[in-house]
Amino acid sequence: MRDAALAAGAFAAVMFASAAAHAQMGQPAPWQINLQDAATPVMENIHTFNVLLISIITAIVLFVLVLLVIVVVRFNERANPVPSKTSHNTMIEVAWTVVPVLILVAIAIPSFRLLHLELNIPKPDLTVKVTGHQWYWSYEYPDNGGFGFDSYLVAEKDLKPGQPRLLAVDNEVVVPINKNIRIQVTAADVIHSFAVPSFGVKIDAMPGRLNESWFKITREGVYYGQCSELCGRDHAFMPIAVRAVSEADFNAWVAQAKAKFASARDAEGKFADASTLEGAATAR
Ligand SMILES: [Cu+2]
Repeated sequence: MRDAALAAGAFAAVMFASAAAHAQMGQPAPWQINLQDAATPVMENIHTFNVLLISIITAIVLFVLVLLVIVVVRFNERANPVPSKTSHNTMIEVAWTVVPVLILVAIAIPSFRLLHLELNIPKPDLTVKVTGHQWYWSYEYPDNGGFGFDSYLVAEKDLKPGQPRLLAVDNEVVVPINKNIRIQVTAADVIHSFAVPSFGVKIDAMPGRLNESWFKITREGVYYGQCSELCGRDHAFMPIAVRAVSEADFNAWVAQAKAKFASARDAEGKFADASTLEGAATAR
């Protein structure tokens, strides 16, 4: 059992190493088989929990496999022509009840700890309001004067070098690193879901409701996510791009964004800068 657990751990380590070698921060990689790299403490904890679960699952599978092999080899008709008539064994029956309970408790404790970390939002340094639309996201910064903007997919023909296809957007959400960012998520039409894998965040965007989540990004970079609730025709074409920068860069961006996105929404409820709408529409 111990050897099996060690083997499982080694297997998991090899898998992680190979995935990490290919992975580019904040986005999926070809042939990736593991979770995306962690950019927040929550996602680091999800990684740890995932390793624990895979190790336990692998150990159980190997244990059952060993038992099956023993049964097949030792107790087939040729090796064991006169079968035993035993039908009860108190010790084994207690063990196969107690051991699974202990395994479930061992899983439950870190699981609840992780849920607590995800659901208890620390005192926020910055709040960003996220609204899902068919089929784009809009973002507002109530702490910085309440400016906001829409964020549309960049059409394939308009991609700049380094921009990932179907993930890059015209207006990225910019946030500072090492700050507790609270997101308040809602939707204007149907249910969407705001999900960024490397943050460990996935939260439904419901019309008429305000859902909250949080993340604290520890490394600068651009992190991509997608709508994760089937929301209609262009569900696959409303990506999320979050650019994490230093606090100084964030303040500079706010000053410039305030001017750029100054004008209020137009009559259709869209923010002023919907100029790239046409470009996004031709992506399909
Ligand atoms: Cu959606």
